[in-house]
Amino acid sequence: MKTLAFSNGDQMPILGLGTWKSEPGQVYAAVREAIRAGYRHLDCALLYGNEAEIGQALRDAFSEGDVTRRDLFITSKLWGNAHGRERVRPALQQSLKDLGLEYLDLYLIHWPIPLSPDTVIPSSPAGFLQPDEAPLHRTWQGLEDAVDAGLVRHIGLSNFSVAKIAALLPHCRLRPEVNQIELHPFLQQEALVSYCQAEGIHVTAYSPLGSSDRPDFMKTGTEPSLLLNDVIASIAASHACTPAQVLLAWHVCRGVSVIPKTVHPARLRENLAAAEIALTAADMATIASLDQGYRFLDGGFWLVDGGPWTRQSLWDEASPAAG
Ligand code: NDP
Ligand code: 1BO
Repeated sequence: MKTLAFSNGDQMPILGLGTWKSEPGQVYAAVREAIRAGYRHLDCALLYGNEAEIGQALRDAFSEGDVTRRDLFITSKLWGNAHGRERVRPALQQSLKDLGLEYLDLYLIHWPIPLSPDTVIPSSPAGFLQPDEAPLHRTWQGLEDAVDAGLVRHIGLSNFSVAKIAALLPHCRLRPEVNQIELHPFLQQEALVSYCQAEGIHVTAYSPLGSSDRPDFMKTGTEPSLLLNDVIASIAASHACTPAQVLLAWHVCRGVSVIPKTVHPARLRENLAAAEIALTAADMATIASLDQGYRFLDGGFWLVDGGPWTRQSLWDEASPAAG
């Protein structure tokens, strides 16, 4: 498996397993099966409500000799209700306790959106903190503290635009090493990917297959299908592989890590095998033409009447089609 290297020599396997919406009752088997199939990179988050069951799968994988801790690259994320330098540590400790780990390989600020402590998804303005109540650079200091304490090896961001990263960088004692963002042929974000790569920040692609199992309140009605797209299907036929594999191989060819979610053994193997598929320059050029600036996770759930966020302040884009 190809890896992305950090400046200290650590390596992040380029294809990992997403675990959002992998239900308790299913995620234990999915993680055990994924590790047996060869996955060495797991993407988790406190928000996903399944870290304790993932932790049980990890403990059993270690005790039964499938892998050692050092074989795995494990990410978790800080939700907005724990922004603020002093509040990072308790949230991180909760993830570590649930996952049964002494350290994470990577810890991310999940969204650049500070929330009040008792809020998960806000339904009114009271659910948000004002930016000056928990500035992002103070939260970042909490992640830096976690590196100093040996609780995480690398720290990064998620859902951060160029403007938000550029505003944060001057405050960083330790630079962000990853930005995890939505990416797929319908949302290629060339400018953001290029900026991150030029700044030495690895990019990880979420929702690479279109996230069709996300909750209804995060959907906006009719949406395009990546898996049923004719162009992707024709490239898949030319490589004797599946559309899902083309969608995943595209990131690997772009030097971007990718974390598809599945709980099904056959798909786990299908998705992992995609990391070995080499798309041609012609395939990449054809896929480039599919960009339409389309977000499956458009962040509409952050836009509360009277709240502090707008689509513009969330994504810092001039228009939905901006790169
Ligand atoms: P994905 O794009 O990975 O799509 C998941 C859906 O695709 C599921 O319905 C899954 O079904 C299905 N699927 C998986 N493999 C195949 C296949 N080979 N063929 C057909 N269908 C397939 O969506 P996610 O939104 O889950 O994104 C992936 C991961 O990224 C998340 O799980 C999470 O870890 C991370 N993420 C991070 C975010 C952030 O804000 N930082 C936001 C969103 C995601 P089934 O399970 O039944 O196989
Ligand atoms: C709000 C959805 C986050 C998934 O990572």
